[in-house]
Amino acid sequence: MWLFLFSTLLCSLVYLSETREEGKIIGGNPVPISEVPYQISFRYHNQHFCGGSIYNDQSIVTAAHCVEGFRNVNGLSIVAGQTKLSDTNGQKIAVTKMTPHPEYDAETVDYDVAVLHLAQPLVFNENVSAIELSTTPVRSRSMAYVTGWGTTKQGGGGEVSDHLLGVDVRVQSWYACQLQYFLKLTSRMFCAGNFFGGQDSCQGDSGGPVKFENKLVGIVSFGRGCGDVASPGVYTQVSSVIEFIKNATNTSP
Ligand code: 4AZ
Repeated sequence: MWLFLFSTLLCSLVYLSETREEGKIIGGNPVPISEVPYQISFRYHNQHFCGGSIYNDQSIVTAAHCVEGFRNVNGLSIVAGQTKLSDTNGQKIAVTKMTPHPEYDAETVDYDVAVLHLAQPLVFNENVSAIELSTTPVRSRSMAYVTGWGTTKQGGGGEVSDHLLGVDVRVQSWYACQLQYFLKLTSRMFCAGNFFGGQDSCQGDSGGPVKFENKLVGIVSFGRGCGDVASPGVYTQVSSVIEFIKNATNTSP
């Protein structure tokens, strides 16, 4: 009964919020790559379509849903050390192998993590460096930081932001988020944003980093719309897939 009432309220709120304008990284600010030197742009024939994070000089952490559509690595590359998509001063390196989590489930989006192996090692500098993985789940109420070049409209066809953007997002209670997502979350997921929306990631930010205390705590995974009421962004909890990442980055390409 309560779930029914709650759902009705939620649907009304979601319906009302659909009329609002959507943004890129919603409610964020331009950020130079030197502030988030672990951020990369994941590209197909040089077109940005997802984000990612540098784990070591030859491995990138991204989302499994970013790689699921590709039969092979032809045309896939990453660009590191670049603030604007239209700049050409970054390090562009081909992807030689992609390893989605073996338990990734496209229906539930559970275990939404993949590792990319690079053709050459990145050269680390002030704009290009690795981020440590968080070994513990990020706590509810923490203020985390999400970045990306995400699109202006959810659902594809939108424009990516040429300049890298970042936004602070409040980590939500897992149980409260479970209700907002009708019990569809798994323990590999956490939510961040706020109840009334306004700060969020969006399409094209997928696979990108969520940072807390200089560690990678999350991977941009999915959401109901972008920045909408009662629809926080859903992120892969890095600490729950850390063994996969470590194993996948240890194997040679
Ligand atoms: C997407 O479509 C997407 N608000 C990514 C993140 C979020 C929503 C949608 C989170 O790739």
